[in-house]
Amino acid sequence: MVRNIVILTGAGISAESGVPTFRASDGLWCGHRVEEVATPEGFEANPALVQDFYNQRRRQLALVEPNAAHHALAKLAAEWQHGEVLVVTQNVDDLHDRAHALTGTADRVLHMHGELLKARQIETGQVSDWTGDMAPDGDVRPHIVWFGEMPLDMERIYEALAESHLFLSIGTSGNVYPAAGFVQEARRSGATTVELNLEPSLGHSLFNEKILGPATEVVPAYVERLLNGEIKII
Ligand code: BJW
Repeated sequence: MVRNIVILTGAGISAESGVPTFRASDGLWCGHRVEEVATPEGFEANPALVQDFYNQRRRQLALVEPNAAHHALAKLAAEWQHGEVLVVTQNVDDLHDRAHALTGTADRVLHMHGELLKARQIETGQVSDWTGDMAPDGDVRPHIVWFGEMPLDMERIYEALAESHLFLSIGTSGNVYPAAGFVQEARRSGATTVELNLEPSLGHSLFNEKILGPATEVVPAYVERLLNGEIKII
């Protein structure tokens, strides 16, 4: 019997690696207003500020490592025998990629909001790997999906949701669409829906089960139960 799993992750899965989440109580985005740094209009108005913001976050990636939650999902992708596993991350860090590379399952990760380690040619849209800083007056921008822009790989994601039997949402607040609507898509396909989060998300009532706790504890424990056959997926 085929049992496909789709996993949506957000900033909470990387928090214990030392990557800050977005929606802090001061309402600021690492000290900035969201309109300044995460919209095409903000980039047009002040490219130096936006490039500096992403340059700093790109540099920070060299200082952090995948944690037990990233590794647990990479293990699940490698060892799940009953169907497909797809990790759809809203995160622009490369922590899933590094963990999945170790289990040979890097193709099981989609970055719907882009990647810090990629650049996009402003004129042509061509995407390439990028590890250094970007200049404020250059011809590339961060390969990041800002507000008002279309998230990436949407066709593949909705197809996977339509064929999913288990949908896990890990460490995301449910503030940002279309990702916040995936749980409803999964429910429409008859999937069981489970939230793993430090605090309940905005859409918590749409989940069949809620498991509260830090990702590095609750995710490895849940993955072990899945791989041991302790969780029955209808
Ligand atoms: C822990 C933990 C621990 C902490 N362990 N957990 C309705 C439908 C469609 C679109 C819209 C709509 N309504 C409005 C829109 C437009 C807009 C939108 O959603 N606006 C809202 C603010 C209302 N959306 C868009 O513009 C998107 N594009 C779009 O919609 O195109 C058209 C379209 C329509 C229909 C279908 C398809 C397309 C684009 C959105 C792009 C978002 N980009 C950002 C910024 C990227 C740049 C950057 O990184 O700087 O992506 S926004 C920001 O939020 C970032 C994140 O990926 C995203 C989600 O945040 P996340 O991950 O949830 O983080 P936090 O901080 O909010 O939450 C942290 C969570 O972790 C919390 O729950 C904690 O409890 C938990 N946690 N520690 C476990 N240790």
